[in-house]
Amino acid sequence: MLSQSASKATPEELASFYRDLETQSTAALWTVQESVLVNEPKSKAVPHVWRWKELRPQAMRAADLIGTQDAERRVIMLLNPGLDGRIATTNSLFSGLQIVMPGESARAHRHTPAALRFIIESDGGYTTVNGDRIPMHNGDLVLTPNWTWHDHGNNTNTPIMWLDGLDLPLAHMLEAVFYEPYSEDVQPVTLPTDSSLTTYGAASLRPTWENPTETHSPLMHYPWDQTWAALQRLAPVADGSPYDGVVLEYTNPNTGGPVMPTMACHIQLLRPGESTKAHRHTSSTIYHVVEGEGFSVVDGQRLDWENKDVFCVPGWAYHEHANASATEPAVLFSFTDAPVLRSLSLLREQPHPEGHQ
Ligand code: GTQ
Ligand code: FE2
Repeated sequence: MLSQSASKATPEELASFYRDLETQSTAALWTVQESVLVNEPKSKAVPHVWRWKELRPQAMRAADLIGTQDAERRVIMLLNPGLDGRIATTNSLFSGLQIVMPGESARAHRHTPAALRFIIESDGGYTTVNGDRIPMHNGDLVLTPNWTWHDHGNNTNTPIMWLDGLDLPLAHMLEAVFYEPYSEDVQPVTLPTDSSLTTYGAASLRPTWENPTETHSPLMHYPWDQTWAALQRLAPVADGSPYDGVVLEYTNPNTGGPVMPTMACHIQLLRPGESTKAHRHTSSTIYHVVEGEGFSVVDGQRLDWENKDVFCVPGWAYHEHANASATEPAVLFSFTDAPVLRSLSLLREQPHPEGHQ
């Protein structure tokens, strides 16, 4: 029979051993065992709400102070108060509010971190992605996947603003960030306007001569009218998810899977008075309130939100949502790193044992 053995050293001998190890860039695993192999994750990121009432004026102020010659991108970053000093909104995801003023362009570049934009105020501003000029309207989702050339422009009479979502903290952690400026400020438009929508935007009808070659969606533009129509059709008749209400995933039409390999996007509608059950998952999520008002309970903390606010749910934090209005729907856009965790067999989900926190 084998058995565990007793330690032989005095405290002094151990202390001197640990000091010697340190000088050789080593250490004893047993001294840090519990902080390495934790029973379960505890995110340093905290639940937080960024209020539109505060964000929008600061974006306008930025537009007054800084030109797009000096700011590669004029973005007010949303920094998680628990992640001191890191450029991150959750552990893995970054979000920010970007503003482009009338007559301005934000010059063309590309990078390995993937990005998405959820349009908050725009009546025809554009993003060009690899030669495809995409007009942006409120509620649209626009993708600029890994290493695609992109520039933004505003040829309208009013400021345009959107929420950026990037996998930047994740790409940084993996030391896989590359960046390249384009040779000109504005890339040439080489395709008919909104080509990806023309080619791939018909629900459930895929052009068979186009062969999927990329890991991301070939569709770069998910217009709000289609998203809203789908929610409206379903809301009166669907049970919906116990954790999210009527929730729809934006999909890659080639695969039915997430829009990009690192980020999935969802739109959800909470019906008047609807509140959900609590669960948690290892993926983290950033939410934008498209319309309505309500609150979420995240890790036991109540986060009240209203129109156009942004809030985050760190990984493995219990969360549940409630629409505070008895007459109006509440609509939330969100993005998450769940595809990363799923592809690495690290995605876990757990319902709250009592249903609510
Ligand atoms: O619009 O290209 O929020 O490159 C951060 C980095 C936006 C962009 C961000 C970017 C962009
Ligand atoms: Fe960019």
